[in-house]
Amino acid sequence: MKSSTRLPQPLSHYRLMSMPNPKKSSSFKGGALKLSDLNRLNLGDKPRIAVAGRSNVGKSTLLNALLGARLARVSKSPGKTREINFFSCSLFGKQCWLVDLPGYGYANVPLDLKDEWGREVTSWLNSDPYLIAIIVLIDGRHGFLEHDLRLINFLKSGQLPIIVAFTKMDKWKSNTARLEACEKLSAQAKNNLISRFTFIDNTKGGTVAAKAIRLLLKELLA
Ligand SMILES: Nc1nc2c(ncn2[C@@H]2O[C@H](COP(=O)(O)OP(=O)(O)O)[C@@H](O)[C@H]2O)c(=O)[nH]1
Ligand SMILES: [Mg+2]
Repeated sequence: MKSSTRLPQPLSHYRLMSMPNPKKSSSFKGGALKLSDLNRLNLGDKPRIAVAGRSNVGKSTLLNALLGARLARVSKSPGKTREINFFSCSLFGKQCWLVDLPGYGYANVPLDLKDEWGREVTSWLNSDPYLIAIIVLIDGRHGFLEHDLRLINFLKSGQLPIIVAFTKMDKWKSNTARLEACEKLSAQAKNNLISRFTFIDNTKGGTVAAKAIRLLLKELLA
């Protein structure tokens, strides 16, 4: 498979970004607290793309950039919601569901990948035939942590394509430090057999980040 490593742009590039205009095709559909709620949501056969990662890694920020609207709640402190939230959006002219999974990895965050709800969520990820990809966000300052590896190892047992996006790449204060981080993170991704990965800076509207993710999704949506 083709490697999708992309080196980050200079910071000045990102400073020019602003939040895109809300897209009429994007909307919030609803949340599921248990898997049986999915029937109530009438998701039909539209392709679904899940977004997962530790709480506070930048899932909602990236979702809003992809949606072109502030529909997912961005928070400074780790969230407490157990819900899987569904957002409707158009990607390459196709209607899709973007799926915001509950954050994991903090003591006060309820999604423990080993508890009942965590097991239900992860088994859904490997069994829903309409899921076309999962985007796993990893904080670029820390690389893969225990919970990330647990999720990725579980996903590798199924067929679902995994896209890894290393977030908060703007936190590196020099280009040299950022490039070194990119090299280390690329090696970690390859060690974990991840071939689709990218580096993102979600700040200033995340337009560039959303573009990088869209490119990785394009072949999966074809
Ligand atoms: N510096 C920086 N901050 C970010 C980035 N992405 C998200 N954030 C901030 O990180 C915090 C958590 O973001 P959020 O999207 O709510 O994370 P979630 O819990 O994974 O949904 C918020 O304060 C965001 O503004 C990024 O790429 N760079
Ligand atoms: Mg969130």
